[in-house]
Amino acid sequence: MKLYGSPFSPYVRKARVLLREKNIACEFVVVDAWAADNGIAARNPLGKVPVLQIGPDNYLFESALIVHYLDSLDGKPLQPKDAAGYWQSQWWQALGNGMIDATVARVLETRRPEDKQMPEKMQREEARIARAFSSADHAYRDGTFLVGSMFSLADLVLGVACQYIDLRYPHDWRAKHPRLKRWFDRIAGRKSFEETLPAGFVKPA
Ligand SMILES: N[C@@H](CCC(=O)N[C@@H](CS)C(=O)NCC(=O)O)C(=O)O
Repeated sequence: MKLYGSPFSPYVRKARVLLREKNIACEFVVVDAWAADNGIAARNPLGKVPVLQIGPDNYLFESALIVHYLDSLDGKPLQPKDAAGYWQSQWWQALGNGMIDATVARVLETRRPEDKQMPEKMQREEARIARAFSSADHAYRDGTFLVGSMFSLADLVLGVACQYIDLRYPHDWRAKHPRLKRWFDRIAGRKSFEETLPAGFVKPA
């Protein structure tokens, strides 16, 4: 198996953390997601990373699908077994994925020429992220993990989202949400997170 992507992409990182969690061997092929000649469009018509090669001419794209696929490989899915827990985990994943999308949208806006940037677009994404943090804080029940008593895709996706926010939209969400900070510190301390940190990233205290 080969995973194509950038070490900075949060979509790619979800797959990388999951591969480490499950000790699944997979070659990581680093590509610049924005380079025109990166060869990704031949593997994913949408031209985005991550792309997971699962056969000689067989590629999966869309991070949620790749995560779903990888999670199914070892017969030990990182999903709560009971229906209520399963759907709670899906809720957390939807929240985390939305936070990632909002942060990426904000970052892309900041990279446009200054005279073309739309402050209202950035504020809209920032408000989305702030609401998501509040909602997470409200839903979190103070456990070691977000759902039940095991590390699940809920922790993985929200953890990657929070760390991507620290990387690309650093602001003090911890001061407003100290309980979430305590949960996040445990998740970010896992080997799978530590070993997939983008180079040069310094974790905030
Ligand atoms: N919904 C996609 C989003 C993937 C995505 O936007 N990847 C970015 C890198 S962070 C990319 O490849 N962008 C290149 C482009 O839009 O041309 C997923 O979850 O995989």
